[in-house]
Amino acid sequence: MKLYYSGRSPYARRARIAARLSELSVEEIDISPLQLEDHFMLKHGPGGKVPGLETDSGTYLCESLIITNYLNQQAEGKLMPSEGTGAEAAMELEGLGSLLMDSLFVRAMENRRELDEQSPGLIKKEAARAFRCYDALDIRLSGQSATLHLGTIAAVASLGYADWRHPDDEWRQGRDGLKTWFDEMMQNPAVAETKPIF
Ligand SMILES: N[C@@H](CCC(=O)N[C@@H](CS)C(=O)NCC(=O)O)C(=O)O
Repeated sequence: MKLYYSGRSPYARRARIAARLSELSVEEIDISPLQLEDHFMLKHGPGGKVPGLETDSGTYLCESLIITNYLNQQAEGKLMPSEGTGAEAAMELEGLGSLLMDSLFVRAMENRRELDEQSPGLIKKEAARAFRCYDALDIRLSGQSATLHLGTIAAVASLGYADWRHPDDEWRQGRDGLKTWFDEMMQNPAVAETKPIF
């Protein structure tokens, strides 16, 4: 399989960590920069976004959730707790991590627009959403072990993205449990090696 990514994409980071955890044969291909009019990803599909996964049969998959779930399927469920409350808690985290990532991404895009094109209302709304997500992650992850699965991968990639694009959020402030959990997660080679360089 071939996984197309750019090193700064938090969505691609999720897929990269999942691919490494799966121990499947996945070649990671850096296709940055993405800013070009006719960049590489457009040859693969209409979205032109990373991550993208070319399967061994030549099918091209887009969207991080589809890709990570496909990898889990191929790895016979290795990337998620199998059943019961552990599985539900992991799915809950995966949803929260996805929600946070989308919110942070939307706000980052808005912040990068010209000042007279920005919507202060949207920035405020997304900031409030992100803070609710930080609190929810703090409640769920404080005191938890740094176990890798699709839920914790989504959470750690989102918080790493917040460090880059929204340092003023200071998500560690008043969330000592989440900070400790994040620091432990960063000890995992798949997490550490995919940290975006900014
Ligand atoms: N919903 C998509 C979002 C992926 C996404 O927005 N990727 C960004 C990089 S972080 C991208 O490829 N942007 C290029 C573009 O917008 O042309 C997913 O979950 O994979």
